[in-house]
Amino acid sequence: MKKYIFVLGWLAIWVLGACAPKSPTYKPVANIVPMPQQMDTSGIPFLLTSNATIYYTTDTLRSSADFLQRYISQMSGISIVTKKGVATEKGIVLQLSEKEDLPDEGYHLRVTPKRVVITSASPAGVFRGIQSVIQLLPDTTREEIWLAGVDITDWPEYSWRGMHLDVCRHFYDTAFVKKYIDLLALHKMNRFHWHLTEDQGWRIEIKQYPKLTEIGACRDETMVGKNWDEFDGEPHGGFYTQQEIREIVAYAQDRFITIVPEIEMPGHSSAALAAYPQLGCTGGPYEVQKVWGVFDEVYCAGKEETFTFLQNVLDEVMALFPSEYIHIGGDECPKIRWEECPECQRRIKDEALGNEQELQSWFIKRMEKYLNAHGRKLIGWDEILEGGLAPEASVMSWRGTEGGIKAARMGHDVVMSPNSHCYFDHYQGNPDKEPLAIGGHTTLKEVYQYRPTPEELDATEALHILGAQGNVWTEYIATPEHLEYMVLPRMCALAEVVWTAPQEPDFSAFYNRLETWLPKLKQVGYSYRPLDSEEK
Ligand code: TNX
Repeated sequence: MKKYIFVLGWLAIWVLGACAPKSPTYKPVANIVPMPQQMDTSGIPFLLTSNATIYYTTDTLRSSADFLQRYISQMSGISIVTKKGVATEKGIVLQLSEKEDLPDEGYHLRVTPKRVVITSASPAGVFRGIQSVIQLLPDTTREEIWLAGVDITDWPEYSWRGMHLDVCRHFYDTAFVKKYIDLLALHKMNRFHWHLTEDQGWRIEIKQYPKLTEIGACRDETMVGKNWDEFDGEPHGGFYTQQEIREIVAYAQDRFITIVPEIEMPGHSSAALAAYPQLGCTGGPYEVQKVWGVFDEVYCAGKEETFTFLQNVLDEVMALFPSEYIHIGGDECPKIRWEECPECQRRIKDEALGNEQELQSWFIKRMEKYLNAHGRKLIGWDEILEGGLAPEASVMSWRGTEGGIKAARMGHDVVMSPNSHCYFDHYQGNPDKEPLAIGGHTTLKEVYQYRPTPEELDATEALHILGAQGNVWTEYIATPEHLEYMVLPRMCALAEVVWTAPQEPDFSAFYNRLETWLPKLKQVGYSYRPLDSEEK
């Protein structure tokens, strides 16, 4: 009997010993960007090895499970399996729960020695939670990974957390556009504003108007640096087929990112006019522009043909992009041609308009009616306020914040994108030491300190501020590496501004978190401007 008890005792010690949590071989840190709303880091870490499984409870979470699996393998070299169903073994659990009452895209993430559990009321929320798990991974490959023992309750402050990309001044191929969308996803951004048409290139295939891409997608050469009379002699072109666009839209949908396409009108339209000169006031000829700037040649607002053309283009755009919002540009439209054009002048008379500003407003209102009749909403740059804002339009405020403030006071929705804080084509350090940029000067710290809701607004007006967006105009950005350099790490700061919106922004704490996060971005293939300790 005694011997029996002795053997049992040893057995018990052995079993308990094997089950006792192993201690971490390194101290995992929980440096997440954007910073979660609530986070307790005092828990015990989870050991992730190739024995772990990602469990997802419904089919709607399957692509998210695969997404996480790919990142774990890419970042740490560990391959784990995904499985539909309730967790039976050690693993990561993705689950939906109707009990969750967090704002849209909110989620809970709990890491314990046995499980990593992400719970949300929606698949989008689970996906946002996955980004936090990815940020807990180390920046080098390892055989075992310790995920910090966090308990997170998180949700976004703003519903529009956007990044823009100008693919017209310089074309970026589909592989890069997807990489850019992934970068947004990693930072819990949810809007990709795709600037598809410009003076210097038309980048979207339109079946009814093949010349838009046959002629409008390529310019003969490009000005060199800031010399308006020196050219590189190299043609520059590129466009996306409708098939490619469908693929990219689906790619973004899998990441719970809405693509907002922009089709510029009435200005910034030289490339379209080069293809279809009858749409301009003078009838042309026009050329796809080789220099940067604002051009006098714009769509004729008098001819009916202009509207037939734009509506047909928008029909194809709406068929490709499910986004509720369609961006129609509206910025920087000189009125000189309209002043001299008999058809535009007749339109002003027939519609009892006061001047060319009101003609622009009439133009935008007409396009808004068309979009609304198709169940979509119009958004445009803040110039659409001039001459009277279309009744349902939303405004993207870029020339500072005044346009946004005015629109919000009038009861219109607003996305803030002021060139004082959100222009990532501007210099981010001393221009003498930085690659050539368009101008401006916006440091990482300035972006971090930006607050999208202007203090001037009262609580009701403030509800119209949907969020903010970073704009990346590419006149002086010709390669993916340079583009990433301009965007990172300023986009990380903006992501925190729109997701966390900390009450008292602590730049140095943010900077410290970036020190952990940026090498991880490098591990998955992004380049960035190194942190500058003098800015801390
Ligand atoms: C203004 S922002 C523009 C763009 C330029 C940008 C350069 C806006 C609506 N229009 O066409 O690329 O400045 O920063």
